[in-house]
Amino acid sequence: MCQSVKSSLVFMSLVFFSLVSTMDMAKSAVLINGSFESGSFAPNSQNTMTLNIGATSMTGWTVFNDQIAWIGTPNPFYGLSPTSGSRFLDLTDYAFGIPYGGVRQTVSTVPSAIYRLSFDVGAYWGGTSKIRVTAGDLDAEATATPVRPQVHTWTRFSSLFTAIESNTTISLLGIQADSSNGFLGLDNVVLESVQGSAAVPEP
Ligand SMILES: [Ca+2]
Repeated sequence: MCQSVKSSLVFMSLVFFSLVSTMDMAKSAVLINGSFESGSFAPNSQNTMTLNIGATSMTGWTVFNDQIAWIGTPNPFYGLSPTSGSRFLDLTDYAFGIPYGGVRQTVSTVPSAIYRLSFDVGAYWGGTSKIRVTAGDLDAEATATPVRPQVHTWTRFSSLFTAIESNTTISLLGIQADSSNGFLGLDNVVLESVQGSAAVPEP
């Protein structure tokens, strides 16, 4: 094999591997602080912090639509506890009835790549909680309904979505709280890459 062919092959290999590693990195959308553990938590006497619309106290997340409660452990709320770590959200804050709050975070994605988004929705004794989730081509309702005699229930939601743009906003908005206690829990948001964009065309 002549030197120039060998050099070309080496060069093409380098290009190929660098492309592959770039694609892998881009594909791995990174959602941070999905368990709401980090940030500037400044709780009241109930180990709870109210976050207003636009608040960015929780690392990576922005609050929208209405106030929410960021709750620590322990707390005085009848056994409410997180599914991951020591903190979780109540998208009703301290108020009963609509509107409810939401949180959103924008992550880098590869258009046409497929991702899996999962999180826990919390409900208390009084009925079904609902969170509207949007991300890429996903627009769905995630629900939790307590099964008596259990009073505090977390239900895992998981769905695939396809990214449309190079940035995707993961949006989780409370749309229904359980009827008697005004609780609408959220914790443990996880985003995973499932597969890359369309197959690399044959040369
Ligand atoms: Ca948590």
